[in-house]
Amino acid sequence: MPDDSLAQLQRGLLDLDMEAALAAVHNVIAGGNQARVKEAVDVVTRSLEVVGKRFQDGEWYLAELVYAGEIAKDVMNALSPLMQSGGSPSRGTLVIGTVAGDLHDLGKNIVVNFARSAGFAVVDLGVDVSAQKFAAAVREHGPAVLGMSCLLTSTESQLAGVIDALKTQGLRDKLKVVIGGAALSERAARDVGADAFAPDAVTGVDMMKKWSAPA
Ligand code: B12
Repeated sequence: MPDDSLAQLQRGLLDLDMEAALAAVHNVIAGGNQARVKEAVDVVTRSLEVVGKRFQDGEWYLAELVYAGEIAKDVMNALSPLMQSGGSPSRGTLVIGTVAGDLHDLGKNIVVNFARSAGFAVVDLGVDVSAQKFAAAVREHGPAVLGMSCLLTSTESQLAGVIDALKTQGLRDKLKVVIGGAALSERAARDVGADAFAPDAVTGVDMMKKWSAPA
């Protein structure tokens, strides 16, 4: 019988059927195939794009957006241990968080998992992280890279605030800063003084690997 777990996962997310989504993801996990785990993450990402579109078009309301987010979170939590089985040597530290005022963390959590698999020690500050908290973590952990996630246009200005705080405390020149999230672009990276914008987790972690490669 063909395995339709990924199609079922997509249906679970788009029909707001938590049980179906979790059953599907457990099938994927039981298969123990790393490539399928990556595909499942892609299905979640693509499904959430559809969710966002439905919300934007007024087809879905906030309650549906929230519930789709909860399903995605439970699915990603289930997949997360399998995304970390890299065991590569340490490449240094990544400090990462979602900026103040923004509670979106699904994308950031994917970056965290990919970076850990790639051998980074990750300090995850969570969501709604103030500029002072970012700067304090940079001072404490001395990371090679600072990653910031931002999905809301209204919180974009927080990015510049963090970079200003780093500059004021003499920390900016000691690390690379990469930003990501639906609200951003390469232009935003230039505007706020980040080193780069990453459109997705794979690109972001590839950049981090290049930055931390021995000269
Ligand atoms: C799920 C979701 C939610 C969930 C979040 C659950 C959670 N725990 O994260 C909930 C329901 C809580 C939510 C709330 C809100 N949301 Co919302 N949400 C979404 C939705 C549908 C999906 C986001 C997501 O998780 N995508 C999947 C992940 C995997 O993708 P991603 O985040 O883009 O991450 C990838 C890349 O961007 C990149 N990346 C991301 N961060 C980083 C960081 C670094 C360092 C790197 C390298 C890479 C990187 O890598 C990731 C993996 O490849 C989007 C629609 C969309 N198309 O984005 C709206 C969306 C972001 N939300 C939106 C809005 C308006 C809201 C609310 C204001 C709604 C309201 N009226 O209350 C609130 C805000 C709450 C707050 N203060 O944050 C708008 C934002 C519009 C804007 N431009 O400002 C969007 C775009 C929907 C829309 N089309 O209108 N939301």
